[in-house]
Amino acid sequence: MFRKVLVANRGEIAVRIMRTLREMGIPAVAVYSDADRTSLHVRMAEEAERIGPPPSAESYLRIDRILDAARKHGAEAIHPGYGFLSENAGFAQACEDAGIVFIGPSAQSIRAMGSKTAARRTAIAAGAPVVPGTDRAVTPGEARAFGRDHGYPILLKAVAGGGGKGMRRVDGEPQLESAFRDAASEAERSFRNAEIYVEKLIERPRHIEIQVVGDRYGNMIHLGERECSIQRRHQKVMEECPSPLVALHPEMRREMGEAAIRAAAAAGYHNAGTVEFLVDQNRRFYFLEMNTRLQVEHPITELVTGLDLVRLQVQIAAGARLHLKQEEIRWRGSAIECRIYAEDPYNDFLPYPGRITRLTRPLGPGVRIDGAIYDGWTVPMEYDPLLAKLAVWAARREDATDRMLRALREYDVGGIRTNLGFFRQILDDREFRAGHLHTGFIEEFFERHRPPQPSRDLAAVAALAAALHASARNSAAVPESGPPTGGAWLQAGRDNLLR
Ligand code: MV4
Repeated sequence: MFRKVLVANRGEIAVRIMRTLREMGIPAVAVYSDADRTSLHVRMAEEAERIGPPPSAESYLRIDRILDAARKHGAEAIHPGYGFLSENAGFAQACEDAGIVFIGPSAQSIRAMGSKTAARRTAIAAGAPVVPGTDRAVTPGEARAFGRDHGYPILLKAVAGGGGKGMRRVDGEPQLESAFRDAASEAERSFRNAEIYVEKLIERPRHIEIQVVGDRYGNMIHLGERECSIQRRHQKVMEECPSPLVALHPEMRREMGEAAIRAAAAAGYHNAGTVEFLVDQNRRFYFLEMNTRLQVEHPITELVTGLDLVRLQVQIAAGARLHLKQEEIRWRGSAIECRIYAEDPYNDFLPYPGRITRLTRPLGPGVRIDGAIYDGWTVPMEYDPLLAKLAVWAARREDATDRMLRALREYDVGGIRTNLGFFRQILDDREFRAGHLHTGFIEEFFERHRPPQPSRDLAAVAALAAALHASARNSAAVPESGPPTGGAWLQAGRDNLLR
C-alpha cells in the first residue's frame, strides 16, 4: 500500500478523501492556494504545501507545482478528487512519467472518453445503446442531411463537450444555420475546439448514471444507479439512489449496469467511473457520456451499498484486485443528497461567498455531511461556493425525504445566504414526492411555485406597511439566509429572549 498520498484538491472532497486515507493509515499531503491557508483540508492533512495564489489556474491547475509538492513530500500517489485536474489526461500522463500513481483511470481512457464522439464510437462498438446521431464531427450541410433523415428536433453538441456548452436545440431547418454557428463558436470559446456533431433530441429525459468500478486486471462491477435529473443549468442540485424510476422497474438496473460495464470495459477502463444515460419517456436508455473521476454525488451510492468508493479507488490504484463480485452487491434503502451552496436561490442563484458567523449542523440517525466549513471561516470567492453535501439514508424514499426535511430544519448557517430553504420547498413539492423527475424539473418547479403577482395597489400597500413596520421597530431586520426558515428564526428569537 502507498506510504503517503497527496490530495490535489480542496474543500469538502479533499477532506472526504483524507478521511479514508486516515482510516487506511496513510498520511495525507494537502496542497493549498493562498485563499485556502486556513481551510479545513489543510488543517486535516499530516503535511501541506503551498502551490500558488488564489486563482486556480495559478494553483490547483498547476501540474508542475503539484508534482513538485508530491516529490518534495515523498507522496507515492495523487488523488485528484473531482474538477480541477481530475479529468486532465495530461496530468494523469505527467504523474505516470514522474513515477507517481494517479488514483484514477489511465491517461488513455480519459482521452478516449473526453471526446464525446470517440466515447459514442466506443459505446457503439461495445453494443451499448446510444441516441441516434453522428459519430463524427459534421459540417452544417451534414447536419441538415441528418435533420432530413431523422426529423426534428435535433441537438447540436460540441465534440469536446461537457456542461451543456456548445449545445443547441434545433426545431426545424430554418434555424439550423445560425444555431450551428452559435454552437460552434461557443464550443471554440469553451474548449478551443469548434467541432460539432448531431443527435436526435430526447424530450424531457431523465439523467440516470451508473457507478462502475474496475481493477487493472479486467474485473469490473457496477454499483447501481444515481438519479440526477434535478439540475439547473447543467449543475446537479440534488441526487438520489435508487432512482424512483428504477425502483419501479428493477430490471433497468441490471440492463443499464451491464451496458455501462460493456462501454467502460471497451475503453480499457480501470478505477471508479460513472456512465451517464439519458432515459426517455418510454424508459429506453441511451449512453450519453462517461465521467472518468469520482463524482460529487458518490456518497449516496456509498450509503446504499455500504462501500467506501475512495478506499476502492486507492486499493485498485495500488494494484489490488477487485475482491467484490457483482452478486455480492446489495442495495439497501434510499439515499438523497442536497448540494448546499452559498448562493441566493431567489436572486438567480447568485453566489454569496462571505464569512460564516453561525453554524449548526444536523446530526442524528441516517445523516451524513461531507463539508469543509467551520464557524468563522470565510467562503472564498475564487472557487465553487459548495459549502457541504448533506446526505441522508432511510429504509424507504418517503422516509428519506422526511429525514432530509428534518435535517434541513436543523441546519443553520449564518452570515451568508444559502439554498437550504430552496431544498425544503423541493422536498415538499408534489411532483418530487411522486418521483416524477426529468431534466426540466427545476424550471417547471419555478413555474409551479412562482408566487401569484399581487396587484400594483396591493404591492404599494405592502411596501408602505413594511416601511412603517421597519421604522417602528427602529432596527434593521435584514434576513441573513433568504426567506424565513421557520426553525432557525424561531430559535434565534428564543435565544434572544433568554439572553
Ligand atoms: C441530450 C439531451 C437530450 N437529447 N442529448 C446536457 C449536457 C450533456 N452533457 C448532454 N446533455 C443533454 N443531452 C439528447 N440527444 C438533453 C441533455 C440535457 C441534460 C442532460 C443531462 C442532465 C441535464 C440535462 C439538462 C438539459 C439537457
